[in-house]
Parts: sequence; structure tokens; C-alpha cells
Amino acid sequence: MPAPRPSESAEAARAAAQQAEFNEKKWVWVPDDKDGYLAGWVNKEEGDFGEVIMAAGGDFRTVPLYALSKMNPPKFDRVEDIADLTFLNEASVVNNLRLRFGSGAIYTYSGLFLVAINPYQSLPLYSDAIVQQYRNKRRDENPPHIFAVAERAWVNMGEERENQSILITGESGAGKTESTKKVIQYLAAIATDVHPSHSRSPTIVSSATMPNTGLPRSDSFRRGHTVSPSMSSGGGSHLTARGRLGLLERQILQANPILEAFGNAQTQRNNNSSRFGKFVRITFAPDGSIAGANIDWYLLEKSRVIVRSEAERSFHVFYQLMAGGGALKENLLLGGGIEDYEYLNKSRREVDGVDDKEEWSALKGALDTVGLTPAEQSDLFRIVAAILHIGNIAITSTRADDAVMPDPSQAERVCHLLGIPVAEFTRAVLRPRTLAGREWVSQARTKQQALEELGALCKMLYEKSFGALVDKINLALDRPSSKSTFIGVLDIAGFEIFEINAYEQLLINYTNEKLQQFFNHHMFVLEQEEYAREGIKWEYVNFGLDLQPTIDLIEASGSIIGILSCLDEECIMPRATDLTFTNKLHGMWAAGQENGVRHPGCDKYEPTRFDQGFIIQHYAARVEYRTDGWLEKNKDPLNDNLTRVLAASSDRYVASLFAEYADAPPTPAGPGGAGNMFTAGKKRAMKKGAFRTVAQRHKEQLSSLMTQLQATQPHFVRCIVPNSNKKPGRVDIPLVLDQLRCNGVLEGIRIARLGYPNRLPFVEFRQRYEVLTPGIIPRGYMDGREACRRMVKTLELDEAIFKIGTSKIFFKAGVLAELEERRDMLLFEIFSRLQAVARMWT
Ligand code: AD9
Ligand code: MG
Repeated sequence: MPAPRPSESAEAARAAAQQAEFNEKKWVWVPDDKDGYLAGWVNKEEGDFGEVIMAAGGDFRTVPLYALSKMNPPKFDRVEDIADLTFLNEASVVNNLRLRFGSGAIYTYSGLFLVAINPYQSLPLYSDAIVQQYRNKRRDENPPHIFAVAERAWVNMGEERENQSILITGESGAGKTESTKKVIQYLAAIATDVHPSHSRSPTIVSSATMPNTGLPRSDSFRRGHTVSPSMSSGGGSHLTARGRLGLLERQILQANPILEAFGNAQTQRNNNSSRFGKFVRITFAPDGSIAGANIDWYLLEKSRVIVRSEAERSFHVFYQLMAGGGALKENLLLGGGIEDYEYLNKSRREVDGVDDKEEWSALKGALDTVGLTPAEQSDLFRIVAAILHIGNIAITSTRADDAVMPDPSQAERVCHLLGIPVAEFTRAVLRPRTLAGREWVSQARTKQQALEELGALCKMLYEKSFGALVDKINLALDRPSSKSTFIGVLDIAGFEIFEINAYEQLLINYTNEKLQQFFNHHMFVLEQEEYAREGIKWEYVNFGLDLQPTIDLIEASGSIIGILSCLDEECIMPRATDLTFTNKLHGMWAAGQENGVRHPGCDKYEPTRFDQGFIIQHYAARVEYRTDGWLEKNKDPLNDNLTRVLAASSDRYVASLFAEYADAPPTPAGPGGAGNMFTAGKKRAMKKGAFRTVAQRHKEQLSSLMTQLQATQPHFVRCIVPNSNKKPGRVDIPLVLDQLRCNGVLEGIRIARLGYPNRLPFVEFRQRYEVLTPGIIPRGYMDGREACRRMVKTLELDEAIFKIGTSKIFFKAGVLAELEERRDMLLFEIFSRLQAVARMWT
């Protein structure tokens, strides 16, 4: 080995000294309720317990040995990929994230994941210069970054002509939507570089292409100024494209502020919280330029238009229209301010640092850019206004408890905007007609029922209009082409575990269970391939299968039914209630238990003891659900009198929203009063297939999403909220640990540990550890594999803790720590001796 130069040796000596000091003690992480884990060293061991001296403060703690986690040697501090840690335990994972976050590094890899911690402050990480820094670079050539993920997806797509997906999940406020925007920003910038012909100031690009791909070769791209969408953070943030982006790129970027105006709201956790999930696909032509885009959406929280907690707002668009609408407001009969509208004046009205009037202008600009005509825009706002007016319809009751509308002028406003006759509207709300046997009867509603009907109408109007809006955006952005490939970005809420978990949580957790299964399976396939490529015999376990029982429990249908199918069945049963549904579930569970757990996922189910509900064992945690209101939530609870009135509207837009309900046959009066759209739909479903329950629709959408994802090469991003106060620089470790557990990062590590998680190419292994085996490898050339073989033999490593492949050597967790220790002890000795010699000469 050549002798190190003096400056290098000083640095190395310091590192070695640090290591030697580390080696003297048995360093461990001790669990701590407040801080997650604290550093200490084991002073002595007695039986199953260790006496630990705490690094901070020096006090003693007696801790069961199993609860202690080994600390990684200092060499591993702030590693860019958690998977490179030699001790892969929870404590070391969070410690690494904490150290990195403390020095401003919000991104860290963990094997297949990119972990992103929300900095809650604007960091200089997304400029044009940084975009260029990540262009054409491999993952290991730059610090971890969301741009690196986008770059890799883009390169893989070009080289392998395969669709790509980037799956971003995390808690509310963790930064999913910001990450999504950054991915799109990066793709728009580099695609414009590739194909500047859309742009206003064309640049010269060489026609050189990469072999086999048709993609222009990177080094011929023009460097320098490209694009810098402004990334205002906080409420209503949006992208404004400047520079030389083409129209299509600008339209894609501008679709986002529109979606955010209609789909985002201020919540306690996030001032700009997305109240829907989305999968945005950007399609690329074979030359790498953007060919179009398409948006799919999931689970819009439509109930927010009528109720929300006092500290939260409705969707941004309501406040934007009220603040900036001007003359349009008059057309929409919106006199007065927010305080005059029942659907707005019961909760928060403003968001810190957000000017709704400015956001209104931004929204209008975005709608223009995307290409919605003034008429189409006015359709959207007419629905928003109609909802506000519906909220102001007063309902009182007669002595017989029948609902009445004392002031018809309010209903007139609504009907004027919706293009429907007042008399029919009022009758449909107050006294809908139903078929009882062969006779038509009018059934009076109670005040409560009428109010619920109006609320249901608003929810449906809003959701349908949101869907129509996305359809319009898609129409504007879609450029179908057979040769194109796509990069899809999924921005969807992660696991939700609250005190009280409702139907919404079941659907979102079910989605996450499927996505986690997808990840586990993907990891399994990749690991298996890597072992096979390296000629290593290793039966890797497919952990995707572990999640199947829970998924079956929720989604099974057919001869054996799952929770969602059971709910669907109850929804068409006369006299069914949330309680009968719950009891039916319990019954199925009990039957399954008796039959020796034949019902799928039966062992993942448990009835709750006190409340009306059940518990599901998800991979992330046991989650308790309460079943209040599930039947209603699963149905489409509008009465068919009302939908028919709307379908016959003289306003084309309104009629189109309800077109599927046109010519609907009347529903017989059920025991609960007028039939609802679901029972009506059920009969027609056989004919038209138009009506579905929420469960059915979600299952279908999810299955279509999974099919699409399975046909892509996936990339995984996990966003983390560092603290609950939206404060920069603060990390609440137990909170972070909880998220790592739920989002699959720790699960990924667990799976990795069962194989051989640490791996080094032969050359690297030899370079670093040859010092430990002097004289074993002859001077001159030696085959890397043979060299490794000789080294491990001399090092006396147990056969069980390593495997030698065809280009790499694989290690079980912890082995590298031991080698590091041996290496550093040796180097420390050498340097000490050198220093002693040097002192003799001076
Ligand atoms: V929700 O499930 O839609 O409620 P998200 O989407 O996970 O949630 P979002 O991306 O909206 O969270 O981020 C919340 C806020 O954190 C943003 O409005 C920013 O103020 C802040 N944030 C998130 N990521 C970054 C970042 N990379 N840099 C700076 C950020 N600020
Ligand atoms: Mg979001």
C-alpha cells in the first residue's frame, strides 16, 4: 500500500482517532419516550439487562438488552443512503435522518425510497442551476434530491422505452404536493431543453442522439437558462411558468393552480391541503419532448363544502371568488361578503399570508392559459355560487313536522343559476313523489331530511363539477399518440390513523395497503434479480404476500365477500342500518374463525368491544374503525326526483353533470321514504351500469391505478412531517418514527435485513480492506472474485454472513461495522507509529 501524504494522513489520523475512541466503548441507542432514542454506552451487563451510561449527562440507566440498538461507527454518520448503514435499526435510521436534516439535507435515500423531510422554509434547492446539476447524472453523483428521482425516471424511460411512475405518499402536510410540483418543474424544464421548438425563443440543439433511444444526447443540450417556475409555498401556492417554456408545458404547469383552487383547502395540518388524490401522467414523444398530460383523481372530500371543523376553511375557490369576483359576483347574485353565507361563515375565513384576491387573478390566468372558454369558466363559478345560495335556503317545519321553505326568493336564486323550475325543485326537496305499489304518492319530508337533501345536493354538485373540470383540463392537455411513453406522479394521502377512524380512513388505508404490497413485491423482484444476476443462491421471501389477507378482508367479492362488498349489500337491504352492517361483519368474522380461519383475512379482523365498529390489522398498525354513517356515505343519497329535475335543466352544463340520471324510472317508496339514487341505480345498473357505490367506484379506480402502476418502473418518495407546528428546524423523533413505520421505510429495511443488505463491488472491497490482509494478494493483476475469496478467508469471516457474487460481495447487517473497526484500529496503530517516528526527527 502506498504511504499516505502528510495532509491526508492528518485527516485520516483524526478519523482513526475518533474511531478508536468509539471502539473503546460499547455504544448503543437507548429508547426514550421523549426523544425517541438517546446515545449511551454499556457499562456492564447482568443477565438480560445492561447498565448504560448516558452520553448526555452521564447518568446511569438499566435497560433490557433487547431494547438496546447498536450504534453505527462514525464513518457512517450522515450517509446518503440509509441502506448503507451497517447496523440497520430504527434508532440508527432516525439518527441519520436527524443529523442530515440538522445540516440542511432534507433528502436521504433508504434503498428504493427517497425520504423527504418537510423543511417548512424555502431552501435554495430548486433553481435552474440545480436542475442543471442533476441533468444526466447518476444517483450517486449528486446528493439525494427529488430531482435525482425525476432524472432517473426520465433516463429510464428514454433508455428502456418503458413507462415510469413516481409514487409520493406521506401524512397531511408532509410535502407530497410540493414534491409533485418539483418533479413536474424538473420534467418540464428538461423536456423543453430537449425540444425547444415549442418555445418562443428557439435555441440550436444538435441532432446527435443516444444509441437506440432516439433521445438527443445530453452533452449536446444547451446549458444555461431554462425555466424557473416560481414555487410559492404556503396556501394556494402555484407554479407560474416563465422563460422559454412552450404553451403545452405552461398549460401543464398551470393545471395545478386550478386543481388546487377547487381541490385544496386550509386545514389544521396544512394551509394548502389537497382534499383529493391525484395521478398525473406526463406523456413524452419519442424525441423526449412533452407530448401531453392527463390527470386522474381520487376521493374528493366533498363534504367540506357543507361542513368542516371551525378552524378550517372550505375549498379555496369559494374565498377567491368572494374576494376577487367583482362584476361576476353580481351575475351570480352574490351580494355581500363571506359573512353572509351559511356555508362559509361558520368557520375560518382567512389563511395567514394568503391574499385570496391575488389567488383569484392567478386562477383566472391559469384557466385562460389552459384554454377554458369564458363560458366554461362561468359554468364552474355558477356551480360554486349555487352551492352558496343553497346553503342559505331556510327550512322550517309545520306543527306536523313537515318541512317548509318560508322564503321562496332564496330557492328562486338557486333555480335561476341552475336553470331549473322553482316549483319542481321545491317539491323535490320538500315533498318528493314516489311510487307506492302502483300509485304515486307525495311524501312529506321533515326539516332534518330536507336539510340533508340540500347538503347532499351541494356535495354532488361540487364533485360532479370538479370531475367535469378535470375532464376539460385533460381534453386541453391530452395529445394521444401511440408512440409516447409517460411518467406518472402519484400524490396521494398516506396511512391515516386517528382517534376515530371513519369510512374515509378505511378507503385511504386500503389504498395504502395495496401500494405497500406493490412496493414489497417490487423490492422482492429486484432483490431476487440482483441475487440471480450475481449467481447467488438465496430464497428471498416475497413479502408482498404478507399483505394479501388484509387486502382480501377489505376487497374480496364473489362467493366470499369482504368488508366493502358486505357494505354494498347492506346498502340495498331494506331496513339495513350501520348496526346491522356491523353485526353482519362480526358474524362473518366469527364464522371464519370457527371454520379454522377460512374467510380471507379473518385473522386480521376483530370486533371492537365498546363502540360500533371493528379493528383491522394493517401492515402499519392495528386500526380501529367506527361504522357510524357508513351506509349513507357509501350510497349516493340524493333522491331521484331531484336528480331528474337537474338532468332536465335548461342550463346545458348542469344538465350534462346529471345526464346519467335523465329518464330515470321512478323508485318505489322504500320503508325509509323516497328511494335514493342508489336503490334506483341498482335496478338500472343492469341496463346502463351508470350507478355505483362509493366503494365500487373506488375499487375500480384503484384497480385501474394498480394495473397502470404494474406496467411501469416505479420510484418511491416518502414525505415526512418533522413536527406538528409547521416550524422549521425542529424534529419530533417519535412523530418521525411513527411515519417511518407507516410509510414502509422501516418495513423496507426489515425486508432488506433478511437478505444481504450491504454490498460492495469487488474493487471497492479490496481497496478498503486489503490493508487487513497484507501479503495475501500478489502484486500485479488478480481476478477480483479470487482476491475477495482470499481476503475473506484470511479475515476468518463466517460463511453465513457473506456471499460472493460475480461482481460484488454481499454482507449481512453489522459485518461491515466489524471490518471498519478492525481497519481503523490498524490504521490508528500505523499512524501512531508514524507520528512517533516523525517526533524523533523534529
Ligand atoms: V396534504 O395530504 O395535501 O394535506 P401535502 O401535500 O403532503 O399535504 P404540501 O406539499 O402541501 O403537503 O406541503 C405543506 C407545506 O409545507 C407547503 O405548503 C410548504 O409550505 C411546506 N413545504 C413542503 N415541502 C416543502 C419544500 N420542499 N420546501 C419548502 C415545503 N417548503
Ligand atoms: Mg397535498
